[in-house]
Amino acid sequence: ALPLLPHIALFPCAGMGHLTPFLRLASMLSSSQNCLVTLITASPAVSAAESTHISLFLSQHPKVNHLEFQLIPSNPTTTTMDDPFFLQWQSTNRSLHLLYPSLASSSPPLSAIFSDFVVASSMGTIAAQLNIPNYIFSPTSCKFFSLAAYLPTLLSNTSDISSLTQVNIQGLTPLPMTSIPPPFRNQNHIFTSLILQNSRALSSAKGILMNTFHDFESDTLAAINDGRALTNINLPPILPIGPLQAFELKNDQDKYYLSWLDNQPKQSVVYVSFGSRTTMSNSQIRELSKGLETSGYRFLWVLKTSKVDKDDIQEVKDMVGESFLERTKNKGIVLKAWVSQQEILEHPAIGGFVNHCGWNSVMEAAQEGIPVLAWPQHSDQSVNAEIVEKAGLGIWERKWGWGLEGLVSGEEIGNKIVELMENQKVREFSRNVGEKARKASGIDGKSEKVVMEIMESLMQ
Ligand code: BUP
Repeated sequence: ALPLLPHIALFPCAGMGHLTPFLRLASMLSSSQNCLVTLITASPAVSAAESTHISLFLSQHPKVNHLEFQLIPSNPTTTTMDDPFFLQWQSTNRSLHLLYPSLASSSPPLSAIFSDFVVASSMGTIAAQLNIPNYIFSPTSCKFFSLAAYLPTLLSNTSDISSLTQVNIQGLTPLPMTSIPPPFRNQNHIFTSLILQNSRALSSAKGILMNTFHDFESDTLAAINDGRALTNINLPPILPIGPLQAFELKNDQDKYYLSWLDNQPKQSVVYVSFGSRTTMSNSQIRELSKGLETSGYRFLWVLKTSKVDKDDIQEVKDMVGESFLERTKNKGIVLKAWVSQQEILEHPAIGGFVNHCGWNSVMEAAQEGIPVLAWPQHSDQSVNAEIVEKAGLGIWERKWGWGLEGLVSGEEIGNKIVELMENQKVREFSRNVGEKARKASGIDGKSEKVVMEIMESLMQ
């Protein structure tokens, strides 16, 4: 008999940085790998961007099944101070057992689950009940994943990690304490406890999928897969499948910023974005505007003033000032909207990217070979910034610290932007990274081979 096509359930958790790579994976699996895909989403979504992208994706990928499940309303004792995305991860873990009956009755039966790292433990339990493999997708760098996997050991060996100057994970280059997310100093912090809970469940997964590629993180990938790092954790294989490719998503947005880019000289524009979950203080936004202006470069700046897009009500002019907008009207655009970052980074007018180093943005910059000025704000971003710098994809001013610590002056920002745009070595290295990234993700590239091997194993 012919082997059945694999049927894979994909389960992203909250946040566009989690949803985006899963949708890319779903698109790839259902089109080029010819397998059946069920996309599981938790409802209600946190942000408007997530709801919109899920419905647009499904309407344009009719072959993909959708399984939406209702979350148990979250714990009323949580405070509004907690990050809404972390709260959603927590309530997803609490609600996940409700999914079992739908997954058990899937037709055709599921061959595997690909689930987000932040639900690894609860999804692992369900996969075991269904007797199918659970692959974990980790939407960050391999280096940060290593830190997460090591966190239970680190926190049980060291009562107060603040006393450390660096974190040494056997077999890997040390991580300076300044790159460790500050919440990791507190075991009760919601982010830390979610990482701890899920890290402990990694060994029961069949494999760890990552949106990275061999040449970008070769040391870390090799150290883990050759059994030189994290040896006491008994990790399944790390499977680099990146950079995941964007798919075309048609919407009716007026992409006037792309037409504007069409009229700018090659490599003349700085693209500024800090991802979907970062807000800066008003004073830092003002300094950034000064930096952009004094750099003299053209710019396209995507501005955000709240963590969740639905709450973002401030107007651009109130944030950067009308006189700034007037003075720079021929030089740049500031907008508060969801943009098509992929199309921006692909545009020949873009010459540099001022970015927080969210991992998806890093992979997208790598894919296009665009130099990055790394300005990490929180979570995995300082670890990612170091990888960007080491891989030759850009520059990182360590003394700027995390986004919310202190204020970086407009003058410093302006100087760094000039360096980003004028450093020919960085431009050449970045172009090189782009070539390697495209080779990894192209037909017959290393990343595609990894995906094909997984599919073959599921068809046996
Ligand atoms: Br904002 C924005 N358009 O306007 P990251 C983001 N993106 O296409 P984050 C847009 O969202 P985490 C916009 O290209 C990337 O694929 C962007 O993910 C896209 O950062 C994704 O870069 C954002 O990983 O998520 O949002 O901070 O905290 O999970 O890293």
